[in-house]
Amino acid sequence: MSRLIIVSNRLPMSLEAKQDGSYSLRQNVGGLATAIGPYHRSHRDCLWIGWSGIDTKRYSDKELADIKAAYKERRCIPIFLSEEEVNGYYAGFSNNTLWPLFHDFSHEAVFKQDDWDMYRKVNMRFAQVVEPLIRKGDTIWIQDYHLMLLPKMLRERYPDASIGWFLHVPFPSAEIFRSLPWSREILEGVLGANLVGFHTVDFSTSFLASVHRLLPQLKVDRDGVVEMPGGHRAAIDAFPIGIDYSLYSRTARSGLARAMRRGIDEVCGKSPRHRYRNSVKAEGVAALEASSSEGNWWSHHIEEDIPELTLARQAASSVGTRSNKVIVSVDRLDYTKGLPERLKAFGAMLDKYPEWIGHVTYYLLATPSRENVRSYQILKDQVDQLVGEINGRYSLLAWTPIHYITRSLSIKPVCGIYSAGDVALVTPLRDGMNLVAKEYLACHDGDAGSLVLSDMCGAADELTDAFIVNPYDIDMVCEALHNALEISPEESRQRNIKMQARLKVRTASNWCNSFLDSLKQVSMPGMTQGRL
Ligand code: ADQ
Repeated sequence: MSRLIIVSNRLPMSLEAKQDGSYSLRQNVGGLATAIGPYHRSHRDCLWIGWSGIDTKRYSDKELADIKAAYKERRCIPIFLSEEEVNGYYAGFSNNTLWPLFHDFSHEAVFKQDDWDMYRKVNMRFAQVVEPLIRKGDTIWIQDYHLMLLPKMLRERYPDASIGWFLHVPFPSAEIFRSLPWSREILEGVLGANLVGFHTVDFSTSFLASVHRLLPQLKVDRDGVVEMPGGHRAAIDAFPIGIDYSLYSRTARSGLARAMRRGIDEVCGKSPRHRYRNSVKAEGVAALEASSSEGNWWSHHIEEDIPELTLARQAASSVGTRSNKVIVSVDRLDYTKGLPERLKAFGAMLDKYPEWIGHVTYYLLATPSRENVRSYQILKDQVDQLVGEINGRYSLLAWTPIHYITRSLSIKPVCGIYSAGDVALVTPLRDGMNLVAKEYLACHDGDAGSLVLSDMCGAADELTDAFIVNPYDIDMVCEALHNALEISPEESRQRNIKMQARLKVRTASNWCNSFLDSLKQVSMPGMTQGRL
């Protein structure tokens, strides 16, 4: 029986220590795990190989054997890496070199020979684990920028193997890519695959432009098939990833997600009970003003025209004329996700449209990632500071503009947050696809819910009825946010219909099947000529 072997940097689940000293495996958060995880779980002939993510020094040989066995039960094969390997291959070359370079943050990219050497060595380690598992007829599907040398390494051992490679992040322009000292070796590594996939046509075009520029001796036909010396052919194409639409729309209706939504509605003054609380707030403002003018204990704390009072007055004056709204966003805390720019746009909106003060609450879920990398620590400090500044500046006695959550949440509460959002702010500075935008729309299946979406992510090619913005343009995001909040539920529903219809068809499983079908087609002898 032929099998599918998925190879990625991380496995779709991680080891979690329990309080009693035992361990269990927990589903990982992140694009890859959410996109391919369901396919792996539902196909018994599918194996997944990847780094376990654990520090082997902390475990005895017996414990490591138990961990391997637990993974094996879930059809996963863990690779254990030493601290030195992790530092060079993962934290170093993958996170400090390729990630910033591929997201157009070249100024953040670090080029270190030692990291490159370790990247090559660890790609070889992966090859050594994968090779003995390959049986005739198997398909090998390699994921992402961590393993760009692996296709060629496996091709050298198995000239007839069916090998696919997919990039989940953007592929940069040839101008940026060629600054990488090892760019040619990387291109050759990837071209060991039969099929090379990207999220968008733009990314595959950029890849082919790099091939033209850096490997001019290779022939590329009109259909984007690259011919290598020796006759091997690699087809290049776009496969925009989707989500499990029904999983998200169903989970948004689950008891827990609904309870979260009710809770958020209540806190933000959207539930009927809050008309009462709003009027109390208005009364409170009036009382505050009265007491300050009467010269009681408040008076010597209050200078003339204190902003708090002005803001509270504005909020009170719009009670009854404006219904309360919720903005949401869900991200890993990463500099590519544009969190500081987004927060500035939210602050700018409260400044420019003070009628929203007291009436819009932003639920910002931003889970720290890569916490040992300096640029991520700086970003976290910056986001903490901006949230603090906005909350400090605009908060009223009974209202806080931003609810900032940095814990990692599982799918049900995430769907609760999505469904509570009248508006989702999805404004990455650069992103391969961005699944959050798609998940938000699925959680509002057949319903209103406005999406403000960056034009710098793959999803913007498909979700054209969203409020599309340049994430660097603070004024533009501020205006789009205001418009998205003002839009009528009917117009919002109308905008969503077409996008939701598309997402229902172009699901994650459809994406897996379409990539694998194309891979099968191009792997057949003589089949890489012509359209995929
Ligand atoms: P990511 O950079 O991880 O993925 P994204 O596409 O947005 O980005 O996927 C994130 C996933 O993790 C979503 O399923 C989301 O629900 C979940 N998630 C994010 N933050 C979370 C949080 N704080 N708590 C809980 N869940 C959270 C990479 C590329 C993307 C590409 C995907 C898939 O960078 O461009 O879309 O792979 O190819």
